[in-house]
Amino acid sequence: MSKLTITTAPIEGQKPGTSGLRKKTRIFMGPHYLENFVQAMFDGIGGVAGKTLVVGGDGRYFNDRATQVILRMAAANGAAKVIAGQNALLSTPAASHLIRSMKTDGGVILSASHNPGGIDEDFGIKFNMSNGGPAPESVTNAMFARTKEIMAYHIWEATDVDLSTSGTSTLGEMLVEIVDPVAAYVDLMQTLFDFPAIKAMIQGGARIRFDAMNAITGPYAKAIIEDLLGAPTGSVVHGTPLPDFGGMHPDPNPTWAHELMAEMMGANAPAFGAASDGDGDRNMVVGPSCYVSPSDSLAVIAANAHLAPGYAQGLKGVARSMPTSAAVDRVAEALGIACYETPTGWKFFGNLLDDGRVTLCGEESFGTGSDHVREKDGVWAILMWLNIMAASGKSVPDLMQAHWAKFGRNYYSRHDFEAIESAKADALMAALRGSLDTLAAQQIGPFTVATADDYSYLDPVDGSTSAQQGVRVVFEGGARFVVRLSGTGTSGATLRLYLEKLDTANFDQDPQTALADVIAAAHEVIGIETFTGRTTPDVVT
Ligand code: VG1
Ligand code: CO
Repeated sequence: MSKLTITTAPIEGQKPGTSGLRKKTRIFMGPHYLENFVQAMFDGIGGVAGKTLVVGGDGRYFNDRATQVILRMAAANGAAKVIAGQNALLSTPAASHLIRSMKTDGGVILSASHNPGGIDEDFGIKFNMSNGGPAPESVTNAMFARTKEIMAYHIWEATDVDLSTSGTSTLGEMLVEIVDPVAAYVDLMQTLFDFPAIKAMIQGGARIRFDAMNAITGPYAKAIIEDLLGAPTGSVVHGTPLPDFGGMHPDPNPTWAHELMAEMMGANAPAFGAASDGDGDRNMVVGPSCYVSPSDSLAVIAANAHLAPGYAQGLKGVARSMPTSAAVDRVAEALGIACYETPTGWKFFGNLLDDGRVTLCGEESFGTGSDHVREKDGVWAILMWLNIMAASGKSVPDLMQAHWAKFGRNYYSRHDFEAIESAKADALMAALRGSLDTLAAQQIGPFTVATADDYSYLDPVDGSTSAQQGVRVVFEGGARFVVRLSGTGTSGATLRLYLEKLDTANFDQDPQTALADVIAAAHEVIGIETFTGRTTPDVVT
């Protein structure tokens, strides 16, 4: 075994997006591609000499090979120790927890999250800091800068580390510790939620269906929902992580989790349905004939979190991404706590959580979490809902009706237009940005434009600024739409159109009907058809 320094050259396009670097798997498998980026990540955090890192991923195709490369590169770069999930598996929230609880210097998470997996699908990699949260923009910018000047990387020449059994071994001078990916996370959940109350509810007949979509949450959900909470075997479906997710698209929304939706909307539906994504940080919550939008889920959790033992003392504050609906704002106002608005992506919540300003965070994209880790957390959100149901004795539909009756309903929807030619999407955004100054006070259908701007965020903790985070057009009365381009896709551009309107009287409309006039106004202002030829979205959530 020896340490090698391999000559390389910069590779175009290794710019981290909303959540790390995501590309087609075959691109990652190309010569030096992964190695260049890993070296740039290590350099971008000031090197890993003497440091301890966590490594793991969602089990998708190439997860195991990439883990071996990272171990050998960490060793050659002088890392003291790497803690890896057994078989290279770790859900994103479990990785965040390990980074924090083992007091490490950070971690590498391998995942393309909700994107499909396989040799012809997607792969991804990101770095989380010692707080357990995704690297902030200042750090990802430094990594990207390194990818543009890299001339060599360091790697041990060695045989594969056995990742299949727990225990400690060495790779060169570096320690490698293989840990059970589930155990510490399950322990953490038991400190936050009232497991006996949830168990009693399940024993009382509440049926649960959890769809792990052949992705990482299967082992976590089986350990918690079936083994600890006593739900019958089979309550967790698609519970074995597969390299290609069994062909499923592990995105927990009504479109891709259609099997779960069909069961929950049908006769004799379970009391509670849920799904998670490829890497376990997203969640979808569904009651019998009652889909809960992620923005509403965040608001309901904010209003009821005190029912869970870990949150009995109340919330310090809440935060939501800018495109997420203002439903949670109304709860925060009623509770008399602060409500922060941030750009899309969990990395922007880190400072607010670390600074003790907020306890709960959420995004409209099926992401909810708290200060227990520094990532969104799918299984956590599902346990929070079960705890709220058990403590209140209310069903999902009852909780929603009670919530809207008290706070009003922020009708909300997101329309995604996928795989648009990048040049067309860029032209659309440029034209929209160019029209902002003239939009104010204009009449669009039944609406008058109150404000129109390109969202820029000033981080109240570290003073950094992030500009061009989405165009928002707000109408008088509060209805609004937001437009931005996705930062997680791997082919072409995805245009996201976010739509919202508050109604304090009627709570039982179909959101698409309730939002029809906002949708029409948005199309009129943006000119989606003119720029892209598209009239209808590919995915509606
Ligand atoms: C999407 C979501 C965003 C989320 C991000 C990562 O980003 O909109 O809210 O934080 O995915 O989630 P974008 O740039 O495509 O809109 V995950 O579960 O993919 O790590
Ligand atoms: Co995810």
